Amino acid sequence: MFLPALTEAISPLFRPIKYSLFPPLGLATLAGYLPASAQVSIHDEHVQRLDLDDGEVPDLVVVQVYITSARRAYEIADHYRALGSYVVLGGLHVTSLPEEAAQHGDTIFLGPGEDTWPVFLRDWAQGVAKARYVSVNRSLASLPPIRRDLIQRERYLVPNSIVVSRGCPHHCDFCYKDAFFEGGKSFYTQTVDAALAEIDRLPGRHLYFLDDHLFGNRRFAEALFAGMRGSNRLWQAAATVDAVLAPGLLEQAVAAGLRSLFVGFETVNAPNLAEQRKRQNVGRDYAAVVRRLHDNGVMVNGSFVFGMDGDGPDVFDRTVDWAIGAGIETATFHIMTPYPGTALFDRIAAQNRLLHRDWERYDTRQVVFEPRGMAPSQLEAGYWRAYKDFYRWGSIWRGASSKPTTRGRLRHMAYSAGWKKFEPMWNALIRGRQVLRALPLLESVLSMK
Ligand code: B12
Ligand code: SF4
Repeated sequence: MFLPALTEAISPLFRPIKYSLFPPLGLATLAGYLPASAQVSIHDEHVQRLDLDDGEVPDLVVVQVYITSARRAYEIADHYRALGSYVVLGGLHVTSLPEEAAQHGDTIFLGPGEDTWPVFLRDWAQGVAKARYVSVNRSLASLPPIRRDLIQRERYLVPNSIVVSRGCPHHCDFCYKDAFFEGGKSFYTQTVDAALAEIDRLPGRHLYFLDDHLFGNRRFAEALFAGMRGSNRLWQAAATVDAVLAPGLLEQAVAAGLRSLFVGFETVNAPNLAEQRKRQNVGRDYAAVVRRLHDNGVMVNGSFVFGMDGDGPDVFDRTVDWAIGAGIETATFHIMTPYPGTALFDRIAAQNRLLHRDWERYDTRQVVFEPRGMAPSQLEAGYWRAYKDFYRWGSIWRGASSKPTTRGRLRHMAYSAGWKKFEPMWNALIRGRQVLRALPLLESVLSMK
């Protein structure tokens, strides 16, 4: 089973820490369905060099395809097909562009794999596998335990990543979600008992929930947090601004160990929100969102997108200024990127504004469309400047000074600087396969509530 990487992630010179954060959970989930007798291995190119010429010819090769790694994924698929392996492809990009993917695999999968994958395994064992399986029955009810034994834990800073739901209840125009879950439910959860059992299987204290919106189903979230209370866990997750403002829910998450939250603010230009159908953000007081999180001891990773139609060249300074002033600890900036299959892609393509279809460059750091309010070069330069400005020592200090206590200021400095100011240290740890050793450090910063 292969998770191919985009070129940057395998640079011989420098490997950004973000590619050594999380193990390939999707593949480990699919591996759970294989019979106990199967010999299986997972290869994550983000953290290990692939040796395709090692003389092995597997019976079955599984490749997970993201947009930015599609070219590499097809290369691996073609290689094994030529050797005679049966090659299957699935994941987000296959679902967006099945005709493209079908040229490189014996079987392709559209949508999540929990319903189609076990059916395929039976068909394949009987020699009657179909060329295409499309997911329609969405449920996590009979999910087997994830094969975490196939993950090389020491290669990741956050080996305990976990997802207890799929999808999201919202419908933002730029998001992968509606295209991926087309044809069935687009938001569903495990049972609370199954989610708690999966959490129990994870060693240590720290967890990172990769769910798109962990707070998306209030009843589920409340029961989950109640079940986690008293377990001494420390965890991070993602949720929307409206869920943060909802009375009572955040407090329950914090009591269960929440210490840092990824929040999709997306834009400080209000008209952009309507354009992107980001309705859950419309009319919300972003400053109140950050205040509420900080008052509860939760650090904020704010996510922002540049290049929406309402954005002019002033958007970068305004966004960065606001984020620093609000005391946001870490920020993730993106250049708006129309992923194939999304409503945004259809709109931009219909307006003839796509610059090219070179998927490898659809990495949210390069401009792939004609923006309305500035030139592509301005957008790209502004994006890089935003990162530089946000993570300057002076900015980190300014953000930290907004915290009322010395402990709060120290936590802000340690988290923000640790993330972006020590890249050479991360690079050395990754190369020495020692990255997991930094986890206690992350845990101690998170626990400085
Ligand atoms: C964790 C994560 C990362 C991690 C690690 C990825 C990993 N180890 O898998 C890191 C930080 C490295 C990362 C990096 C990037 N990411 Co990312 N990431 C995610 C995130 C938050 C969770 C992925 C996850 O674990 N999901 C849970 C598991 C269970 O689901 P899954 O992996 O999708 O697998 C299921 C199905 O897809 C399917 N399936 C998958 N493969 C196959 C194969 C077969 C044969 C079958 C049957 C089924 C199947 O079955 C699985 C079980 O249901 C997603 C958001 C999301 N909700 O998916 C974004 C997401 C995947 N990332 C995205 C992007 C854009 C990026 C970056 C380009 C961002 C950047 N600017 O750097 C980079 C580059 C990624 C690359 N290598 O090409 C986009 C992808 C868009 C697209 N159309 O491909 C997403 C959707 C975020 C978003 N909302 O836009 N990412
Ligand atoms: S809230 Fe986030 S995950 Fe949900 S549809 Fe919007 S962008 Fe996608």
